[in-house]
Amino acid sequence: MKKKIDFLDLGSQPLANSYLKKNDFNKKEKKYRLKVCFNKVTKLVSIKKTFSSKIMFNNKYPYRSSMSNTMNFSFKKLAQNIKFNYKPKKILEIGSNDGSFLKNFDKKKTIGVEPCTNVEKITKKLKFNTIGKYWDTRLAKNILKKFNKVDLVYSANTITHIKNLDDVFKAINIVLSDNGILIIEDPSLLECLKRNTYDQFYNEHIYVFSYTALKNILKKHKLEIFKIETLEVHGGSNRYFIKKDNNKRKIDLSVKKNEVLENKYGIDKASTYLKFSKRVKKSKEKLSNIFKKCKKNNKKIIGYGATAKSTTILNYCKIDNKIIDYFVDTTEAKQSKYTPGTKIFIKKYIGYIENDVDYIFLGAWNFQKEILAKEKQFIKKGGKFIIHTPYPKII
Ligand code: JHZ
Repeated sequence: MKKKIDFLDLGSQPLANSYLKKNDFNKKEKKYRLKVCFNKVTKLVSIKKTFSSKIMFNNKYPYRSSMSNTMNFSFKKLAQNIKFNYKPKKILEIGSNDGSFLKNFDKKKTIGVEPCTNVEKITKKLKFNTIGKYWDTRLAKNILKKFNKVDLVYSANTITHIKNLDDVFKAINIVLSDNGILIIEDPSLLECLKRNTYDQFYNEHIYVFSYTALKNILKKHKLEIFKIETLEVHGGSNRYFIKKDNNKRKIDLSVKKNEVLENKYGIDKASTYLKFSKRVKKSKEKLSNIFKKCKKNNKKIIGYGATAKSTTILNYCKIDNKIIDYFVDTTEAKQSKYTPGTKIFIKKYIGYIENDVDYIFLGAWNFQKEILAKEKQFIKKGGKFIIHTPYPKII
């Protein structure tokens, strides 16, 4: 029996966060075939072709997690919950980015690990204890020597970006105290399938976790999920609360609830993924037709939020600078650059949408609520948004 099946082919893609400068246009862009597979034994969903961490996460990394109020609020709320319920003496964050989570804690109590040193610099400047290295067992041993054990490890949207998951959890076990807690959050595979958000697949997202697959990996490392919170952030995420398996902490009902939901949906069955793949093809057709129709009627379309996710959509659906005039984005590191593959210019967000814009393609659809609330003026003037989830439509 073949262990892995390829269920989705998202075509030729550039690296999702490799925004281009004008003088990059005459260089050949790095491209790869984005295929997604399902492992029938481990139930893990992963992309087929992977790149080294050094290529993806380095001192030119553009993403800043503090760029949305939604995420800042989510981190703040979690920090309050951690302080109240677990009272940790030492917290380690893997993938601390620009410190949007760590900022909620006392500097003396935290250690951040962030290999993208351009971003790590931001928290370092604020005098947070951050280490500009990749998370692995070697680093964990050094941290243990220098700081001793920690009683809370947190990681948001990072573990799924590291290929060697066995090493990730081995390293966590090195630094985590016996009564310690590991909290990880990532987009939920179940939500991705339900909402047809195929753009959760790109080179950085080596895996999209289901509870079912994560539980299997953790078991190998004597770790156990004791609670799951479902979050709306990043298009539907799961926050897993994990303990060492010999710790007697009570298993919350939310664990069983998630297991039942995933089983009911058929998360462990190959046929579920083949059905998803068919829906993705239909989604591409529908989205392309919406754009074609708008262009036929001479409408001006711009993009909002040049996300890593939208790199997948734009390149898969072949939506380029002939269709979208420009993107607006609040991230300085993306401004005055061009979207990977499709070469759409990214402008600085000036606080409002220019008058001649008819439609906005919501690249940052995961912040729909926050963005629509901000763009009341545009909506009032009759402006509309194009969104691809759960199915392509104009809102
Ligand atoms: P956002 C990144 O993905 C990469 P992306 C990474 N691989 C990952 O897993 C997730 O983050 C967590 C802009 N914006 O968060 C800011 C506005 O311009 O969906 C960002 O560039 N105005 C680590 O890139 C982008 O949109 C706004 O009002 O898919 C959002 O990117 C808001 C709210 C955002 O992540």
